[in-house]
Amino acid sequence: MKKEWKRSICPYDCPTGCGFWVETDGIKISAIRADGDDPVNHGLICGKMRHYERDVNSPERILKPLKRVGKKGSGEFRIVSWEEAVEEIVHRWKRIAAAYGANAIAYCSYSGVMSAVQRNCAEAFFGCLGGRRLIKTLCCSAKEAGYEAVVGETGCLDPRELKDSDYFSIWGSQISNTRLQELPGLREARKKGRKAVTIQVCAEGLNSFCDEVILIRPGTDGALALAMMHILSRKGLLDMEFLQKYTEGWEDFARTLKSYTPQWAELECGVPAEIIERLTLEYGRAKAPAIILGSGNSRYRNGGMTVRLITILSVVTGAWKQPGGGLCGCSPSSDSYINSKCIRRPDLQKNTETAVNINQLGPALAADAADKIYSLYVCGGNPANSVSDQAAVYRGLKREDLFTVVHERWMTDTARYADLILPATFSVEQSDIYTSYGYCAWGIAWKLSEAPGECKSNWDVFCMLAKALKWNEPHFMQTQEELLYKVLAQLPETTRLNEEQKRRISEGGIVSMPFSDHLDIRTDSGKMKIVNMTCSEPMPRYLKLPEDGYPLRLISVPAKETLNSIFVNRPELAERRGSMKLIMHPADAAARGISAGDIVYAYNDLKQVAFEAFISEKIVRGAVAAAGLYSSRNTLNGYGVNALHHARLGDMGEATTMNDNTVEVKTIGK
Ligand SMILES: Nc1nc2c(c(=O)[nH]1)N[C@H]1C(S)=C(S)[C@@H](COP(=O)(O)OP(=O)(O)OC[C@H]3O[C@@H](n4cnc5c(=O)[nH]c(N)nc54)[C@H](O)[C@@H]3O)O[C@H]1N2
Ligand SMILES: Nc1nc2c(c(=O)[nH]1)N[C@H]1C(S)=C(S)[C@@H](COP(=O)(O)OP(=O)(O)OC[C@H]3O[C@@H](n4cnc5c(=O)[nH]c(N)nc54)[C@H](O)[C@@H]3O)O[C@H]1N2
Ligand SMILES: [Mo]
Repeated sequence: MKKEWKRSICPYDCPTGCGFWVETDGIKISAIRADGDDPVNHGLICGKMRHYERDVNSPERILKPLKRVGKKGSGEFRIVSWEEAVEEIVHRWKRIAAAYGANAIAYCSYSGVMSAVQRNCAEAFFGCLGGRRLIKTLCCSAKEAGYEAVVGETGCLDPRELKDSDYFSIWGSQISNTRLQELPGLREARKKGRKAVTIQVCAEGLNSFCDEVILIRPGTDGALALAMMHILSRKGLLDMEFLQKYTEGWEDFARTLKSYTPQWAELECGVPAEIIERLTLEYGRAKAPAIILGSGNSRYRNGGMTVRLITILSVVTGAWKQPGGGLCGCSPSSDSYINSKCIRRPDLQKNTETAVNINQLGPALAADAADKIYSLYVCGGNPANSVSDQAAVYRGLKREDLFTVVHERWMTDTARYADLILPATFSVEQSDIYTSYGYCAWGIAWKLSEAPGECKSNWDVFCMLAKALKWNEPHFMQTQEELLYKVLAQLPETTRLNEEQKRRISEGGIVSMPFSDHLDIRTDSGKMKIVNMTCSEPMPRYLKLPEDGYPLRLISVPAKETLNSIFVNRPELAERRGSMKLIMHPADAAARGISAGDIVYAYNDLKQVAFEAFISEKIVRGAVAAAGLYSSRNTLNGYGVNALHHARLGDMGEATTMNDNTVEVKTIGK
């Protein structure tokens, strides 16, 4: 059949949502090509997606339903028909619901696919079943909550607005791995003499994109932000007119700033007072400074407060009124261009009583509590690799009385423990809508190839299950295309398309939406809330992290070659990334007799995890960083970094605290 190039969109969890071209004969895709016309990436495509076709056509894909025959986790399965698989699920769920209530059936669906229908449909299905609700806060909910506590649903800077910024502060984001699309603009700005500073715990790989790297102790950014506001106030660099007009609570907060001197902050965050002073003057004298905020510094027990303080810092010099000035990286809602309610269907939710927070899935599965979970359905997630307290996740998955169904494309660590594995599709095998959560853009990716073997989409499986359960809820009688058109028919007022954009949407690909009006403050009072009475801590202040028992603070940093646990199957990417590394400061390594390339154990009261030591000056002393997620077959002792993370929640947004753990490290030599 003739091959053609058609537009598509990256389905993965990155801020961009890149458009690209796909070569297809209608049955199978054969190549990917960057799209110079894409309004967001202008033809840039990351090294991971450049050969997406290798994943879609991989011989490692699961093509048929599989039923466990060996012990849990042994990886021994036999092929079964869809009818047999569905019958077994329905039979087991009916028994569990009769004995313990449908609440004993939990699900885990996260960021495997970012599209409107496939990502959100599990919520409607399990809502209708009355299963345990899932609180999906594994990624950036503290950042969202902290930002919204100050400015509500006000839209932040679209990265394309950064062309007008005259100073860049890249704060807690490993942009060269996770925000590739922002790099050309940054390079251009620096050529014009505009400065870029990055504030990181670990800046490995970041140097060439910034003029200055500031290393900070984990979880202490709030102290830095407060000291900066102390200096801005002392030096008269605040925009009082702006503060009066657009904010509330400023005077009360300003009175607290006196004690947050740079000398005090140096003791907390390790950044020398004179550097804080200079950094603040640069920031305060810029007309349109932009803070590009990642999620790194929000994944702590004080993460929501840290983001509130950085958001306030972005406001106080009046930067928000300048083109290019303000805060980038905090979209209040990834959903603003479409209305996903008709897919999530909160009105069908039967269980309003109990929920499980995804960050605490491990303890919830492992616990012998009164409200024990007896079945887990996983789709679009890999909790055995991505969720804190990995040992507890495995303990749970090993339970003989837990009926586990995993809808997947590969034999992931989670799938290996399943009782039933159902084969899943890739994005190009169905049509769906994608909304970018970092840019003002959204689009449609139409079906470009046939699902191989017996692979089915998330939605199609839920429809089969609904039918087998004899539900007469009409929602589950719709096709995926019908749902897609329903979303298009219910676009919010603000999502107006011109004729050219309508054409682009009908062909597939991304369309650009107008940038937000950053001074249209979307809070109940119409003003930014410096003090927010609805927060458990209305007055912003520095929340010091508790001491945790071990001397080194452990953080996670993203790997360039993988995206969470996605791409770990691609041989060339896995090879380029190499073994599981722990990045350590030379002084911390020397104090423990550790040399580069040593096999080391990082341990705490949860577990002991083996890494290869990677010694670098680009990490703050007293912290260690684990780069990327690994499947167990590529770990050194069966466990990944999540085995060292406590399943605790942050101060806001019921969020992950994955960067907020401590360890000791010892070497066992080469
Ligand atoms: N290649 C690649 N791209 C990805 C991903 C991936 O795994 N690989 N993941 C995707 C996903 S799901 C997400 S959510 C985004 C995440 O993207 P961003 O939200 O932009 O965050 P990261 O780039 O992960 O930021 C991690 C950085 O936080 C810093 N950090 C950690 N703790 C602190 C702290 O207390 N203070 C300061 N100042 N810095 C701190 C670390 O030094 C590290 O550089 O990226 C997406 N893109
Ligand atoms: N230690 C540590 N832990 C982390 C992170 C970290 O940096 N360090 N990052 C955190 C972040 S930011 C995030 S967002 C989470 C991600 O957490 P998860 O979403 O649980 O992790 P992923 O690795 O993205 O796994 C997604 C799985 O979905 C599958 N999948 C993809 N598309 C489909 C589909 O259409 N249908 C079905 N049924 N399956 C599909 C993929 O094959 C993959 O196995 O992890 C978090 N965990
Ligand atoms: Mo994420």
